[in-house]
Amino acid sequence: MSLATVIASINTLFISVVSHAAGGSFMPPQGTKVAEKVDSLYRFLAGASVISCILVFASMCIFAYQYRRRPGVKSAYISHNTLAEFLWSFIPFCIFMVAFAWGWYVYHDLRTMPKNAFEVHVHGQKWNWTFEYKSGRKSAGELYVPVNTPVRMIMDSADVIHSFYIPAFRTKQDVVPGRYSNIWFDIEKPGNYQVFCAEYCGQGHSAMLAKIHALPKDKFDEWLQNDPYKGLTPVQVGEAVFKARCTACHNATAEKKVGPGLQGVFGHQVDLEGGDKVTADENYIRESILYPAAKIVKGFPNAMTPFLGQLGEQELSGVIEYIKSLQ
Ligand SMILES: [Cu+2]
Repeated sequence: MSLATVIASINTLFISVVSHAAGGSFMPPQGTKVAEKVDSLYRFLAGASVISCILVFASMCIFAYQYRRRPGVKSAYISHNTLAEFLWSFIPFCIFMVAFAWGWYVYHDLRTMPKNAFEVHVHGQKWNWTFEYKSGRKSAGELYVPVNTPVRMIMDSADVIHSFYIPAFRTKQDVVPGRYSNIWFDIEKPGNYQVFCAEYCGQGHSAMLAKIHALPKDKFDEWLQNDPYKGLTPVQVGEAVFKARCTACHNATAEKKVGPGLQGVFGHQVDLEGGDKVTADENYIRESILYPAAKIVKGFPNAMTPFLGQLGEQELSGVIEYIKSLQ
């Protein structure tokens, strides 16, 4: 029996044991071919660990019983056993080398960006993800991509280190201010996949989420050409932007989150840090979005990142109209 057959049998045994134990849903769904490869390697590592663990503990129990202390019996003096020592070093060495080569092969796949990939720019900012396509279309919190096409993300951060993590694709990459980082994937089936930020980036970190919508090629092309705000009123545009960009920190109700709740704010007096007061009009809200540090509301941290350059005029005035509508 070759080593590959042994590994394959261990693997199959382990898959069946684990999937029975977990009702078949032990791992997140697999969205890509690479995800299947990562899982196979993972199962090999887990299987090899479980088997080694059983061997070590079983031998320990057997030897403890076999050579227990008995009156009148004296153990033989054994200094070493060359064959045994060779085997317990060489067999684990082989297993480690298999894990190393296999890991290298899968990692190489994960990290080699395919040429001719469909490229999307990703911007991480406290606390949301935005996406920019070469057609000029932008989206926030929702990444639309075609299926059966290699897609490469070119990622940067506006503030701190974030990490773009898609469990279903078994891929994750830090998003670092001041440089670009990449990941790629090729999704097999249309569907929705969850994106997380996997690098703690402050108060709203756990709300830094995005959804990947994998569409068939023709549907995706149609989406890419569409004007996202076509036929919407300014308030509706604002609501869409608000849901995608603001809800990590602000509620559309009066209840506070990281920042103040925004219902009933417009037209009223706001107490600022330092004792000043200001009336919340269009200019105040515009300034608070573009230059949040200019006026800090009393009792809240100076935690918001500036949205200057992040929103188009239509989006900005939409958000202002939406906040006005929250009465
Ligand atoms: Cu983050």
